[in-house]
Amino acid sequence: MSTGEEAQESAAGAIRTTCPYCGVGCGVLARPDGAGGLEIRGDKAHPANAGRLCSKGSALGETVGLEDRLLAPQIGGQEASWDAALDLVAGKFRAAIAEHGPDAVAFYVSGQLLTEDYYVANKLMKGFIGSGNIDTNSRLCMASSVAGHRRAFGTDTVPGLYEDFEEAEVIVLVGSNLAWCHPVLYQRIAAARSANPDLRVVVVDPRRTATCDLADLHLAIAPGADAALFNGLLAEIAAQGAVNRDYVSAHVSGFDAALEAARASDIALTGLSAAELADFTRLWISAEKVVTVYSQGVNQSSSGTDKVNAILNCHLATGRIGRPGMGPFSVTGQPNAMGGREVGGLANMLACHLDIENPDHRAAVQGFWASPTMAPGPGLKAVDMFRAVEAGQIKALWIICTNPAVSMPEADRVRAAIAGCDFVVVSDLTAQTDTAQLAHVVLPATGWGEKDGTVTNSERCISRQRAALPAPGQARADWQILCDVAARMGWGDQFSYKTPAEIFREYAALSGLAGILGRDFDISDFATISEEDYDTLAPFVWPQSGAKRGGRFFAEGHFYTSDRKARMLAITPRMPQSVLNAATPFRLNTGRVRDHWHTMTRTAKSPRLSAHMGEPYLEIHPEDVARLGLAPAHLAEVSNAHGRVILRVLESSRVPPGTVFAPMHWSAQTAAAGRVDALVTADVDPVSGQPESKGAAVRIVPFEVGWFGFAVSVKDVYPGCDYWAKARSKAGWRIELAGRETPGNWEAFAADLFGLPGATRITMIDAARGLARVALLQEGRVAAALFVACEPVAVSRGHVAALIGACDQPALLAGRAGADRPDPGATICACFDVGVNTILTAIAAQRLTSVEAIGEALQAGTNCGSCRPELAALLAQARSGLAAE
Ligand SMILES: Nc1nc2c(c(=O)[nH]1)N[C@H]1C(S)=C(S)[C@@H](COP(=O)(O)OP(=O)(O)OC[C@H]3O[C@@H](n4cnc5c(=O)[nH]c(N)nc54)[C@H](O)[C@@H]3O)O[C@H]1N2
Ligand SMILES: Nc1nc2c(c(=O)[nH]1)N[C@H]1C(S)=C(S)[C@@H](COP(=O)(O)OP(=O)(O)OC[C@H]3O[C@@H](n4cnc5c(=O)[nH]c(N)nc54)[C@H](O)[C@@H]3O)O[C@H]1N2
Ligand code: SF4
Ligand SMILES: [Mo]
Repeated sequence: MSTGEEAQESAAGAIRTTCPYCGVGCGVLARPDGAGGLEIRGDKAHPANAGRLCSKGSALGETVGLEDRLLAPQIGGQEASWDAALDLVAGKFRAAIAEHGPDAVAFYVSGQLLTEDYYVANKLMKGFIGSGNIDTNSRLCMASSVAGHRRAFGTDTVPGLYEDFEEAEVIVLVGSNLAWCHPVLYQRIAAARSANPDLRVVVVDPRRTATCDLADLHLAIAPGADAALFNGLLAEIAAQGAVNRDYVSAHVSGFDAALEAARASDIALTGLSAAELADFTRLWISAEKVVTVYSQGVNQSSSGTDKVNAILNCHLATGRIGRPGMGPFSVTGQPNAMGGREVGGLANMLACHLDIENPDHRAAVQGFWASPTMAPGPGLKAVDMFRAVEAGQIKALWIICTNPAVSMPEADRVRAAIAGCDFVVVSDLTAQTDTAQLAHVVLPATGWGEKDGTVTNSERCISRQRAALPAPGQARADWQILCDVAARMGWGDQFSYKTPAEIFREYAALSGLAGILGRDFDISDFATISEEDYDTLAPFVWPQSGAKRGGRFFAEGHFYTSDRKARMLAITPRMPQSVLNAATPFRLNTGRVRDHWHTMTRTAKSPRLSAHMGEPYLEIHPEDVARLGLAPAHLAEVSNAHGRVILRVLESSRVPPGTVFAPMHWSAQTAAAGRVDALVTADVDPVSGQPESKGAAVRIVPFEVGWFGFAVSVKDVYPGCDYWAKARSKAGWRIELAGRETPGNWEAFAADLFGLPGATRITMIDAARGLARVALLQEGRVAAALFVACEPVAVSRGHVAALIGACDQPALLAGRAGADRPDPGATICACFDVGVNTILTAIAAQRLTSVEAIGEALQAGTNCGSCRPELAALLAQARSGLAAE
């Protein structure tokens, strides 16, 4: 974009900032609408997205409302002053340390914190409290990549850049559902393929995901077998003479042992056919420009670090690293997952890629911080940290910007551990999270759109997040809250920052010291950045120092090991730690859906985003559905020794028999029993400490109910029945319900559920068929409605939800739109609210044959593009329907 255009955009009142969701790190233009909201557009000037946004980014404006926000500190659930809350927090931490030593306290933080927040938290714990007990949800996310990088490169550094996607000849996506989880990168690859039809895409995933829409080859690998696959590839690389001898002899050690282990490993573990394996190795070996992208299917495994190194081995053996269009590419999940790794948020890191185990590094950082004490070594990693909480060893715990009662493995156990801890502080945007509800003190933090700082995305690009809205109520920035507590613990001078820029300067200066100590993370160019320049800081790729600016790493070797050589590792594949047996015969795979973010504290506020997937579900193969006596749209109980959940059955051949998939997003706030982490076993990788979030062993039985219900309501409801899940709709809420015992009186049930005394009631009961419909009207308008049946309720959700607030009771009670108003069906395109039926009808009637044609006809897929893989799937479905006719 020209400077003129840029100026025009700022003149139009938009604040240039960065999306707070995934690690793509898209630039966003946020313009206050004057009514407390924000209008959102993609920032054409940002290198990550060049103006594109996905459905979640586009809907950011719907998530900044204050309805559920915490606006003042709470002590014991009661509003309190900042002074009282901060005094209490500092006092409890001081007392615990005085009595039991520094390791009796802990911080559990998040890759969604800004770098400046993270820097202060890390400095306070490691340099002033003097314990390593600060860990982050990145332990559940990136830890295996961090450990794999450090083992191979001697540093946790992603060598490549996003533009490698555009330059590549082959892109291999391993354990990555890019279409839903990094949608703008997916769109970049889709665009690259349109420009270069020779670009080949391979997806390695036990599930046939939306990402497979782009794949020339989908390898439905056996869960956990990735190291066996890449070992097999390494053996083939050697067999076919594709080893880059010059690179290996100059820059790599460990080649022979790695190859020997690769040759000894059993390719049959992958469950793939000889033909599939041959296709894969041919594609990978024949093209030099290969990018291997990997994500949670690799990291979240009890052998995650080995999987990472098995992938890195192949790139090192071929010297395909650090040059345009090639390299291993671990994509980060959270907006600042990478920044947290740089700043030392993990219990086993220091700051600026310095090593906590290294006494020289510790001494240098201590000197720089002028700190009284220093963590003597690594602290507790997340799973161990909550075990120590359970054991009563952690007396005071501060949880910042994460929701472990939902997202940690063995979540029921973690929830109980937090509930039993002597003193728990939670800093969050809302007190309505499963974790905050267990805290003694809840502190109101400013959130995206209100706070200022920097984040680093997957390609090491550091961008500003900027405030576009004022802090609501008494909310304060996370770094500010940390400094307030530090001051009350006696370290006011070292935590006297007035602005995030001041923290950033200190951080940049420390990175200069790290540079001198031989580390790669060096942004010392910014050590004296002015407030003004920080305000206008444009995105840049690190390093930025006298020694090196931006670009890729390792094309010419120069690794950060003692001999400057990369290490290839001898990998012996290990399969998931939880073994399947007669009691728990299914492998539970978990992950994400397109339009929700983690525990949904923000995306659930958006009706648009809530329309795509309205409730927690279990994706399960038709053979298993039949074998277990389940039925589509009925309920399944999934359980093991750790817990139990109830999920809607989504019959699908996208998952292989024996393996099921459930999304991680639902919490006790949004569903009766949808917390899938209650089932995830805390089997951790021995090197990284990352848990195997994709590999629990579970049993599945039908959850038999006497009745099913669907309800809509203008106001929030708190159902008490055996099964419920609720989602935002445009004018209120939509709720799925079910129960074992059938209530005797549906009118009384509705009155209980909806409240609304004085509302006019219209009831239709067909006792013989077990049907009931109750509508509640206020001033002639529909305020709530309940539909009950013995089978899953067959009303049109979208249609009924749209009638909230309307005066159209006949249409409401019919539950379906009339012939004059066809039912659009479940939402596919969230941006333009286009439903599946509308799309299928248009495909048939207008003979549409491409995603572009659907876009021209219905607008679907023309804004953020997140639904384009699903549109392609509908086209394929329509085609196969036609073929069958
Ligand atoms: N919509 C949305 N996007 C997000 C997020 C979100 O909450 N919602 N969260 C962000 C965050 S923090 C993260 S970490 C990323 C995660 O991004 P991804 O890693 O792409 O997402 P997941 O759905 O967790 O898992 C990816 C895939 O791993 C597959 N898998 C499971 N087991 C194996 C295995 O053994 N081998 C292989 N090869 N594959 C396997 C699963 O079937 C799944 O499709 O997404 C980010 N983006
Ligand atoms: N089964 C299963 N479990 C998983 C995963 C999986 O794939 N499967 N994935 C794992 C991964 S990769 C991740 S990253 C984790 C994510 O898990 P969590 O980090 O627990 O999930 P979030 O919902 O993002 O929690 C962020 C919390 O911080 C609050 N918040 C948002 N912005 C701010 C802010 O600026 N300041 C403060 N103080 N609070 C804020 C939000 O309201 C929310 O409560 O889940 C992990 N758990
Ligand atoms: S791809 Fe979507 S969620 Fe990720 S940063 Fe971009 S707009 Fe945000
Ligand atoms: Mo993540």
